[in-house]
Amino acid sequence: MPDLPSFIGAEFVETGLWLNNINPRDGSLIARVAECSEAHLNRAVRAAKAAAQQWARVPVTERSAFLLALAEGIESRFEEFVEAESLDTGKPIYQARSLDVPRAIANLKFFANLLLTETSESFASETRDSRSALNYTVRKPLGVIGVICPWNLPLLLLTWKVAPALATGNAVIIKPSEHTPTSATLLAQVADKLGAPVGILNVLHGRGPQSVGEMIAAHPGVDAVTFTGSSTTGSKIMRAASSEVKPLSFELGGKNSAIVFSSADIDVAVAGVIRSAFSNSGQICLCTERVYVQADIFDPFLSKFKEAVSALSFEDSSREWLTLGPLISGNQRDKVLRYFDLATQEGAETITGGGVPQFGDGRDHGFYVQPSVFTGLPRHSSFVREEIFGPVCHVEKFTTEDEVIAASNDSSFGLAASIWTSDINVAHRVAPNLDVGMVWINDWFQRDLRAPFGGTKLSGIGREGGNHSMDFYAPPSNICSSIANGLPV
Ligand code: NAD
Ligand code: 6OD
Repeated sequence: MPDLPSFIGAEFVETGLWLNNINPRDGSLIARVAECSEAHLNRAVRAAKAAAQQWARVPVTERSAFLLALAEGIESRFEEFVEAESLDTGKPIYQARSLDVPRAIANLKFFANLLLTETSESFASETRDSRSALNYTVRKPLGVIGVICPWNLPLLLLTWKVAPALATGNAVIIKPSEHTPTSATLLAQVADKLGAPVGILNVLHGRGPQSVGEMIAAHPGVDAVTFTGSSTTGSKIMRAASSEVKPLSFELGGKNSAIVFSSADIDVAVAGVIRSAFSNSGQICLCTERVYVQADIFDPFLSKFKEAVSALSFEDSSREWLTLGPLISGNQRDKVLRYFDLATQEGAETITGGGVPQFGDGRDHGFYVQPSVFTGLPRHSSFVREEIFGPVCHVEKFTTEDEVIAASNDSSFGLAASIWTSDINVAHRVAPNLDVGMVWINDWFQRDLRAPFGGTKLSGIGREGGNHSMDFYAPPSNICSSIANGLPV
């Protein structure tokens, strides 16, 4: 069993405090992880501060080349990253191979290239009292960025933040989730092998509350925090960061809706909603947990949906996205099972699932739950309002567009929604009225890295993606240079 060190100022550090990394497939021990203390964080901040000052002055071509080299370093150890991601999270290996690791590589390459094509804004201006000027903007990196990551798509979400942060001249202090420490450690090895400038990329392992996560949020030497995780943790990080008024970028939880109109192709909608609700065992912030189906197709939809969900299997390599792994931990499994009980207590009808599968092998010690579908609950029930984060959804009937817009918006979250219809007028009447950051029409989780990504309400603060990321990690400052006697037009 390997020990996983932290990586501070270009040194791999065994801190002497160990956390256990547990295999979600059978509850066995994968590795011990070196947990950092405040002293380790202080050391990382000193290294990162010094590095950031130098790194911000490195020409963009060199920063871009470094990101490309990181991407190539992952590519050269592709299967090792895939296996690590699958082992830590329990996700089927082909999902790590087709989504997580390729997207991590794409994130690094995308921001490496964006950096080279970006130009700053400039314009001539004239005031009402006839003073004129040339205005232009320069980007200024924020300095040391705390990157606090979740466990569901560990390397994908880490690189989604680290790539633009490094591209724009910052240094990063990464805290991976305590459940999924390995791919971040492998990334540190890649950076180390490349001879990365000392201190620009640090990986500090540890937990959140009263541990290194909370310390990063509060540390006066950490200039900004970018966080992906639950809304509850987001609000704690906000509190910890408040005395320094740090810039924050938050991608938080969701209670996402899928809206199926009678104009939809039912088979396409069934397949799409299944992918949106059960991918990664429902552990993607964008996953659907509320399905609204128009009344005249409700019964045929539910019947086909039930049949298809009941046929989902566990880790069947022939079925790629239509197959499930375990949940991340015993706690997460127990939380999801409590919601199954709650659904019944609140009066739901169970369409399929609602328990744990029996395998008759070591997986019975793992953290699996059945893919589950419920119906019949009122909109105010906790099951319909709270984020569950497992392979489960509630299906409800609606009649009119206005009714379903109101139902979908009746949520304290506002991350994503999907609309299933073959009527473009319906699609474009409804989509802009949904109070969420992202709407997919006849699709789900199709990503162009230039698009703004983020949520409203409890689902987050700010937008990342393309220039939105650049604006967070290196906000533009305006320089206004007076020109005597006006500018030539
Ligand atoms: P989490 O909030 O429990 O933990 C996320 C990270 O925050 C971990 O590294 C954890 O150690 C750290 N942390 C926990 N408490 C902290 C504290 N008080 N101060 C500082 N750091 C702390 O989230 P999770 O369970 O890892 O992930 C699941 C949640 O993340 C779900 O709610 C999901 O919707 C959300 N999520 C959102 C997005 C998005 O893009 N909107 C993406 C992935 C996950
Ligand atoms: O695709 C992305 O860029 C992104 N941030 C996805 C988040 C998924 C949440 O679990």
